[in-house]
Amino acid sequence: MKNAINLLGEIKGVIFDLDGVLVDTAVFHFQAWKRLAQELGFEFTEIENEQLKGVSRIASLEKILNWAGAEASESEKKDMAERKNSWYLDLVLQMKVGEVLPGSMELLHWLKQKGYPIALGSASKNAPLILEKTGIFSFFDVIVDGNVVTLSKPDPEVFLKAASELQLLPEECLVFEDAQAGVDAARAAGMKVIGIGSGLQGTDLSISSLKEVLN
Ligand code: B16
Ligand code: MG
Repeated sequence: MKNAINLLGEIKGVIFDLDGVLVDTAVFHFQAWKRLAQELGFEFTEIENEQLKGVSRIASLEKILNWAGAEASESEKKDMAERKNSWYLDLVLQMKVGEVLPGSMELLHWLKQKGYPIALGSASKNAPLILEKTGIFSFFDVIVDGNVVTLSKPDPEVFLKAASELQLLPEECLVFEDAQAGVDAARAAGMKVIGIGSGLQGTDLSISSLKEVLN
């Protein structure tokens, strides 16, 4: 099995997913979705939350409505998604510079120093705000997020756009992802992928955190 540094040696650019890879915003998504689910009379647990990782806001809402057996008009859905997002933002706005997952800062510095171009490939529409709040915005040469993609992961669009903006071929890119939908998207894009966390299928390498990359 290859290690992370070997994989990096074969590539020309790195694409990071955001939530679950660089920052721990999944816990904020969980709290906000749980609050909405409670209004719908649905018990939302970590098990359902796991299935929303990497999934866009509106697709996440559709899943919750489905689990709750609830129906909603388009305008009700819009209202629910906006309310969930405002609760989520209340938590994001409290984030501090350096509030990133272990190993993130060291790896970003190392990649910059080695001259690797760095892109973000995230489903989140709040990605720029999160990058600003945590103080890592300036590391990114390219940002492709939920504001510019039309197709959710596992569609490869987000990563193909990132590679194209980095002016690299897909096979020259390495993706860091924590969600199965994201790993599938990276593979569909023809990229190498390092999975963060356990239970991910189809990765080139799986590690438990970014701390393992340089160690
Ligand atoms: P927003 P990622 C994803 O981020 C999250 O994993 C997912 O839970 C969330 O629903 C999605 O972003 C959309 O986020 O509501 O902020 O637009 O993992 O692709 O960085
Ligand atoms: Mg993620």
